[in-house]
Amino acid sequence: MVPEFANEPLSDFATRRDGMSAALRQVQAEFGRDWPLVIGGQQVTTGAWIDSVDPCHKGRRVGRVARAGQAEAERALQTAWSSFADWSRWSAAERARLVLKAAALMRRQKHLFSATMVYEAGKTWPEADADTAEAIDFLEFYAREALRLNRPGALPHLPGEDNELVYQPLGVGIVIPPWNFPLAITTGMTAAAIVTGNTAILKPASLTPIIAARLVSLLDEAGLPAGVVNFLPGSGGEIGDFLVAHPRTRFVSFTGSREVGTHIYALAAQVQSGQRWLKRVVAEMGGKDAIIVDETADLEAAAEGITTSAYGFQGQKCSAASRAIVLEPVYQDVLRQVAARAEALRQGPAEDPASQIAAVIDEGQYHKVLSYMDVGQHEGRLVSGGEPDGEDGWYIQPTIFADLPEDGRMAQEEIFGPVLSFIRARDYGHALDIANGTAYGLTGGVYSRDRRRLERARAEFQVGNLYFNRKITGAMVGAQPFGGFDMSGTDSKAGGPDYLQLFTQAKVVVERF
Ligand code: TAP
Repeated sequence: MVPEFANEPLSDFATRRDGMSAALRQVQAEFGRDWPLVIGGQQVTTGAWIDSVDPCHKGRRVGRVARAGQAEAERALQTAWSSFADWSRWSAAERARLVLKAAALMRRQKHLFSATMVYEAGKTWPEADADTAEAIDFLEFYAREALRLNRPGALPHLPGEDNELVYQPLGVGIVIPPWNFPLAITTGMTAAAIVTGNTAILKPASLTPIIAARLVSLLDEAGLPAGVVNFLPGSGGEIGDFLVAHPRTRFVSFTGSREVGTHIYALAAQVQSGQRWLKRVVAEMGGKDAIIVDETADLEAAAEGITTSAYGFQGQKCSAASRAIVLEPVYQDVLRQVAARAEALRQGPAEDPASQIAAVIDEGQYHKVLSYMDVGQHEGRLVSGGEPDGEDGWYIQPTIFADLPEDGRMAQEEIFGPVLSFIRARDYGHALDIANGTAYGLTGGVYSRDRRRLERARAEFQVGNLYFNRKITGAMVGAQPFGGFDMSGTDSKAGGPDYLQLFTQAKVVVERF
């Protein structure tokens, strides 16, 4: 009997730091380690490598992973199909038990996983800890969901006949996660694929492959049979395209940018010679998330919620607030309060527990974010930040631009960094129009004390995850299934009751008695 699901508690670093400090030392001691590919349980190197670099210290290599080419991708795909024959016949209870074992192992080493993300992704202690807790939640939650999905008796009875509905696995899937939740999302996507009986090729994000390698090693320790998850770091453009287009790929589970997601969606839709199915694509993509504040709101709470949502993990969350849409009467007040909070944030290396925000992920992202400083100056007014901050890593100050037009680039494009755009709204209807006026629809929020307005937003604010009078980041597995509308993706609602079905096909068997 599996106890009811409960979210993993977060660590309290104000009272206890020794476990995390020890884990950081342990990860440091492993800097420079080489991690091979894993295909069919065998460790494989190719002579080519991908370096993983600490964003907070450009010169520091956290380690490197072997880089797969198309030959390894082909081999991994064939291996995954060979392993599917056995794994797909394990019962749901057997697979769920293994995934629960993986959760227990991860919980035991949770600081080691978090410490890896501190160095590899530039996550501050609490952000890394929350990422690991979410990964544990996904394992625990999807194990229970797999059991629920396989419970018999879902269909009504017809006299003289036995009717059965079973959810079968699809086959081999390609799991392609992003770097920004490099453990939680990678774990969730992988666990959902395998707990339903599929086998997978995990192609990690090239900026965060080591945390993914640790996950694969943990699944092995939990007893996952060889070939069920094949670990295949490599270039998205090269092996990603090859695998997505391959006629033997059954499904693709992607989380990342709109640009890559729409490319994958189109490529997977083309039926290749010899292909015997339509590929299933789950694609969760970017956001341009907004918080509306009206004149009835608790302005302090709104300023706090906007600041947390905009700058947590340096604004590199798909759910991050990148637009503050504020009604005219309170616009200056909210702007002033958010600016004061943004300026007070302590920026520094992620390994320092005092740091509240750290560096952006890499040089490419650093230049991309900085390029928006010119756009912001041109379209509006710089209120705070706007500059790089420190030489050692890819630091950018928390930045606010104000008085921006609702249809300009700052209000429309996903920047994915510590940059917040303030937009003035004439009235509440105008605020909702602005909020809905992008191609995205991931998260959104409203701060208001007006019940009618909240109810109107409930109906009219078109996002997958809508929050009232709180921050718009930090969705909890189970209670707050996550996924977006429109160009934010296929609204798969990760961490919710509909998610696992995406990795199955339903079969109905009728027997006349
Ligand atoms: P991407 O650049 O899109 O990369 C995501 C993954 O796709 C990486 O593993 C990448 O590999 C791979 N990839 C790149 N080109 C590919 C191709 N042609 N074929 C197959 N795979 C390919 O995104 P990112 O920068 O890692 O992540 C940030 C984005 O993810 C943001 O837009 C953010 O909003 C979004 N995101 C969305 C959500 C949800 S739930 N909606 C959650 C988190 C993040 P390489 O690393 O090797 O390029």
